[in-house]
Amino acid sequence: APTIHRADYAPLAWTVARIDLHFALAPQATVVTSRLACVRNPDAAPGPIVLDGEELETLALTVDGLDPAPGTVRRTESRIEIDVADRDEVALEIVTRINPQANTALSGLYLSRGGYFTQCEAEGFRRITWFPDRPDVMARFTVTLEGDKAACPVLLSNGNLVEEGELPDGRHYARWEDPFPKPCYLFALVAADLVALERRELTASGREVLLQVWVEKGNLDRAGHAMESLVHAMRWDEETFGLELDLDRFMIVAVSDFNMGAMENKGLNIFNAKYVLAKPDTATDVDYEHIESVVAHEYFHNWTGNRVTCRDWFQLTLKEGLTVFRDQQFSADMLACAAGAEGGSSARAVKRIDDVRVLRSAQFPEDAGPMAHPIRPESYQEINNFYTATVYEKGAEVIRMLHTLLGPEGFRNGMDLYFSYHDGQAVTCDDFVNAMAEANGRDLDQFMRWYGQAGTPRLRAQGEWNGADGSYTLTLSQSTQPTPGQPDKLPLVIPVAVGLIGPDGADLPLQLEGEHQPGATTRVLELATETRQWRFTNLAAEPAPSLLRGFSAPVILELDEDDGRLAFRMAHDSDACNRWDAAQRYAERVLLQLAADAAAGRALKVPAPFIDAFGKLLRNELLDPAFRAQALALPGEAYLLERMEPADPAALRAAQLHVGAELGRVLAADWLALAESLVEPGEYRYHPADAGGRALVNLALRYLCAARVDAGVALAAARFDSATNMTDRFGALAALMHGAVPAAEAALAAFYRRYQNDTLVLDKWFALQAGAWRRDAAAAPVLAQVRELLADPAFSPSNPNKVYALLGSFFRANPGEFHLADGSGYEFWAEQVIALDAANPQVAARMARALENWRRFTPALQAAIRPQLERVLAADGLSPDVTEIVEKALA
Ligand code: B3K
Ligand code: ZN
Repeated sequence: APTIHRADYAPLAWTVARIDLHFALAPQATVVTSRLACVRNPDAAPGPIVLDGEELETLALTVDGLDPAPGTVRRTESRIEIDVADRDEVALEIVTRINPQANTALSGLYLSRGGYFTQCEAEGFRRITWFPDRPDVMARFTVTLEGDKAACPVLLSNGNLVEEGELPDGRHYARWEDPFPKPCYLFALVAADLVALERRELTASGREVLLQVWVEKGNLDRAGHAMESLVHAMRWDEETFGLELDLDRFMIVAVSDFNMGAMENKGLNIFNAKYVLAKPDTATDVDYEHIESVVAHEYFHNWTGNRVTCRDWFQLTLKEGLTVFRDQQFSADMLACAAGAEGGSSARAVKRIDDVRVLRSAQFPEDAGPMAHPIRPESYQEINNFYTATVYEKGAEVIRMLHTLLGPEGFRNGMDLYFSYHDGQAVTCDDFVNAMAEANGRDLDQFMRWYGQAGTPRLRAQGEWNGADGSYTLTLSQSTQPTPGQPDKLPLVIPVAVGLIGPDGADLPLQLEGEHQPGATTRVLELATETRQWRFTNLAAEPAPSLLRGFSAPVILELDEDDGRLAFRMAHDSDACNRWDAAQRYAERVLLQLAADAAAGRALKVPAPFIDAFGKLLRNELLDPAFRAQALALPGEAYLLERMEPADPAALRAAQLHVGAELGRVLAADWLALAESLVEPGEYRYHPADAGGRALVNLALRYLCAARVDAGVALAAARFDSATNMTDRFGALAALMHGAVPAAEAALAAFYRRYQNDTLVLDKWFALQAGAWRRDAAAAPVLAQVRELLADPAFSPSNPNKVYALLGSFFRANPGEFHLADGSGYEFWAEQVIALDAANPQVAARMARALENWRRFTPALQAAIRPQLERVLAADGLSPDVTEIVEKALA
């Protein structure tokens, strides 16, 4: 596939002002009639009307009602060009026929359980009809849907319902009008047999709006949490940013087959059912949390994405980074609010820690591998490959740094200015940062480098204590390793939140050289050059630095701290995020040391001081349970492999098994006391305070089962049997499985029997087995189980959730089992990627990415991986999606 470059952007000669769509829906032959009002773009060089298309059967095309004059239309498989001289406005009418049933890629119009659904971002609209399919073409849409009334009693599209009625032959129709111009990637339709949970709310300005959550019949009792989340999101955006819902009606629709999480189509958000449906018996606390944040994310896009959209797909982080930041802030506020005045800051930190975990385990590896790209990429082959952790999560970190540098009010002023300039436009990341700069009278030119430079910066810190004058000199330096296509890196603007901890564990007031009195105990230093020094004065004793508090920048902090210092900060750092990080660093050190020992065939021994420091956190009842659950969870495997040189998943797994079991064994009494003391509140409710307790108990069970402590195993089995909600039931099952104890098998079978008709819950059942750890070298590898599960009647390769649950959990979340020394995991990977690609390239490309960082592994593993990468690349008819991933991996 050709490479598209950001530098090549040029506006189109013709855009579209209005589009009137008519759908005659039929499963295998839907006829789409599109009437376009094309207008010449005065800002562009003259040229033909250009339309995109993919897999379309074209039945008719007229220009101003006539067959086009000979020689004025050029058509290929994917492009139509129409010459029109002497006019500034042209009416096109195009009729295409498409086959939703054959659409296994789930991009464009497709069928899911008998209903019609669409997914158009990024380039799915061209699979519906010919159209200039790019986000800088913003048109006003009217849509008429016509379909079988029995099969599709509900007909939805964007905006307002303006007409509906009956038609002959058991058919009916509905007509929708969207008052706001939008790019075609925000178009959506739904025609299906659904029911809605409804609610009427008043907006801040007093307008009544109708909110609907559409689900399959029988799922209405699972729609309430999504509705609550939507109302909370509306209120939050009104209060925080003064942004109100602009439509009379806002709909969320759940669909079972969906490539990603959800989609922010104007007024008609379409969601993976996984991010809508929840009731206590089927959804865990974590599911509830995800639903709240995804509902909010899509809702927030209405302003950051829809009202102001992207000029081109290189600007994707303009809407995604900003919207992720907004949903992170929203979730933190919701948690803090639920926790009340006392627990607010800890609750916020717990959310921040979650976000940092995702960044480190998904984005850092991406930024260090062959797919490394700036949050605003310079080029791509397949845009769907660039909905990445970098564009989303690192993008959100970049927005967060602006928020830190400008302060909440400065940031809000910048947002206001951004909307006042660009409402209704398709713009660039520069436009956003310029608004921030102008509103705050601040030069952000150097800050813009974050948009263009790939790779995770390393922040090196060195402190020097001068006992003679009571001063502490902190030297910060930055550097970024080369990434593909970017050999040289420039210094970035890095906000570093700093605290100094005194010997008694309390924060010291900070006074920089030249200041007359000490100030706050945390302050933000700005490192904008390669290296810089700060001198803190007026200190009575040598402090321990606590750097990058709240994870104030997406960098890797390098600071030499001995074990004693890490244990000290685990016990005292007032910044919860850094306190957690101290525990992570200590655990990382121990795990990587043991992994090296395992690789070298040495005996494994967990240092007693580590267990000690860990035990102190565990017993500290002053700490919020949700925080303790975070601090006591070991760093993730993906993150650790990234830190290991060379990456040796088998050795790391041996270390993880050993450390987990030792922490369980030595601290067994504490874990048991904890699990028994956190009594279950009465009836289940999703509330952060309860959720923290449940998470901590489930973690305790996990350690106890890892150590096969009899009383712990019995407790897990009992909790599994008596659970009244999915969080407890699944937590207990996961613990039993994690320990591979005899009771696990029966529990797993009971779980299956109970939920065999609940497809979303079965995803958990698949994921748990594919992600299992083997404790007994003589046991069959997990690969054998995964192969068997592919044949389970509940599995379906055409359902993305099933693929992610079974194959994604194995390839991406279980490196210790996937990277088998005999290479059989890789053979399986190649076979599955090739098979998936034939039906759904986006899903296949996600699975393909599991091996992109293959050069980091041991030489023996590399030698086994390479032929499988080559095998995939040589497959017949490989999609551009997978081709790009594998080519870049092999480059
Ligand atoms: N904007 C969509 C993602 C579309 C992905 C296309 N491959 C969901 C979101 O970020 O809100
Ligand atoms: Zn988004």
